[in-house]
Amino acid sequence: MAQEEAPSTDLITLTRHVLSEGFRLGPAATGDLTLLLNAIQTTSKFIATNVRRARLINLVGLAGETNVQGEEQKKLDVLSNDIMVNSLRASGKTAVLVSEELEEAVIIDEKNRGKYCVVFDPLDGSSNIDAGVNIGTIFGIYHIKPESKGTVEDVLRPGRDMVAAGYVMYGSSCNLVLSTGNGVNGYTLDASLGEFILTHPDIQVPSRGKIYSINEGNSCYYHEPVLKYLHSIKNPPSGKSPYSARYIGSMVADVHRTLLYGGIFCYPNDKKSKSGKLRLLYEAFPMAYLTEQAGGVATTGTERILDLQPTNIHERCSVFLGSKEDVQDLIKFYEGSK
Ligand code: AFP
Repeated sequence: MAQEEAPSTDLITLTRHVLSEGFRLGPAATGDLTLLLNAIQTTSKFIATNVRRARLINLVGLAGETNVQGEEQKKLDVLSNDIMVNSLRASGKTAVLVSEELEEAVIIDEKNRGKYCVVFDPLDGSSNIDAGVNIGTIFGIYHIKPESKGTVEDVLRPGRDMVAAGYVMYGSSCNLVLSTGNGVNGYTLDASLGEFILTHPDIQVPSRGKIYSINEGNSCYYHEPVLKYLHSIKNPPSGKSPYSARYIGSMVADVHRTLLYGGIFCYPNDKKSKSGKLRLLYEAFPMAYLTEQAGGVATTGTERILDLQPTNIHERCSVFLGSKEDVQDLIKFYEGSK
């Protein structure tokens, strides 16, 4: 009879893991990023608790406002934004905050000012909230520029300048996936301990997948390369199987599956949405950073996402990311259309 594996008595918590990465940086590591990540952990637990109890404590439905994108804000959007802004400010480690829910960047007062800037979407996928489908928080972290006291210029920089990025997925479990520029690790919240435990060390996107993820309801607006690519994966040469479609409509959930199972996630620009839908700073950059750190590729179709230079904190961009070979196949259709 197979022996049952004994429960681990040596849990690697997120803080322990990040601290051990800090130790590898030697004297260069001041502990500030660890403390900032601690604040993000706390906000994630707080938001996760509210997401789980939303139906019970009357947190579903609209808050009655629209955000800067002209989208209706849900009560949980507003609450999650407030939780993050308060906690990041109080951490004393931030200088500039950019949230999907706030028109202007938040410049932190001198008393609480630190060296990092955090760009975030506090609750992404909010159209899924009321149905109890997976939603998430996405964040990216920059170090302020040398000599800067913290201005919006510190975040109007290419995504390759980020020092860390991650997301938290509120689903059947609460998962935090993080990169500090040294690979990607996934942690699962153990609610009884109140700790994120390392459960997915060194996530690597498979080099090829079998799944494509796109809102195909928009296909009448798609540009030629996207249509041709989709046709190619749905009508493969004989003997090969077509790709399966999976689309949740929460970027965090669709990207999480893509990182673990491989395949391609797409939200292209099209004839109707000339710049696409997803926001560059707090959706595309962090997810592109994680994808590249996990060995995948993230592109607009014609350019590496992490090389884009933002000019506006809420700008949008076209996104294709996932398995290296799948995304390279897509890029060939763009190259062929030149
Ligand atoms: P919502 O927050 O409005 O639900 O948008 C979610 C999102 O920004 C991203 O998480 C999804 O990948 C994408 O938009 C879904 O957009 P469509 O509903 O147009 O497919």
